[in-house]
Amino acid sequence: MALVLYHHPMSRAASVVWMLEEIGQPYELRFVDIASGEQRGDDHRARNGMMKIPVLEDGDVRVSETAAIGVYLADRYASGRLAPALDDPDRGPFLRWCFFAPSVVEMACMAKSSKWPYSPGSAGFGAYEDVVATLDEAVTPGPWLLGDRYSMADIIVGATVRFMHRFNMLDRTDPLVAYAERLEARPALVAANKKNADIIQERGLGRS
Ligand SMILES: N[C@@H](CCC(=O)N[C@@H](CS)C(=O)NCC(=O)O)C(=O)O
Repeated sequence: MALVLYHHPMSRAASVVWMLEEIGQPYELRFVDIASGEQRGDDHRARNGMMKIPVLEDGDVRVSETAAIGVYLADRYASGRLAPALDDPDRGPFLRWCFFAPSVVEMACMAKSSKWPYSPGSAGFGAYEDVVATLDEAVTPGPWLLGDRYSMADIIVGATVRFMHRFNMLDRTDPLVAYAERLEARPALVAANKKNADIIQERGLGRS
């Protein structure tokens, strides 16, 4: 049975298409019209009480939260390839980066761009400058977060970096720009970009 992704091409769900292209399993995209508020209807609310996309369904299994979807897909369909096995020493850093993207990078970028008053010593995501420095160091020399080993952590962190760069919420440091360029060359990302762009065009999205 195909994996089902509740999707809109101009949302975080676009990154899950990249994940799906990387794992190489058949999948189906179901469009959720977030511009018209479809995500707040009863059908989608039953899938995710937060009324947000992406949501992935794999038979009886349902997963929301982009990073959780990534870890689920890697463990379930690409263990040893995109996810280090449970007893692999790379598993620790792998999990660290998968959690770092939503809980630290996203939050710090949001706090900085929204000028939230907060104390970095109390906030779990710390100081924005420390986050950028940590990311710079993590992708240098690279090429990937686990050194020579490309993993779902790169897709999760890379998707966050791309998203934040797109909205000018994260510094375009030389290491992060070079990392993003390496990611753009991944055939799975090229394929996902095309799929998302085709849907944008077919549905006439992004036009004012
Ligand atoms: N923490 C969630 C965030 C998901 C999210 O914010 N999705 C946005 C699109 S990028 C959405 O569904 N927005 C519609 C709404 O909030 O009404 C994740 O990482 O998946």
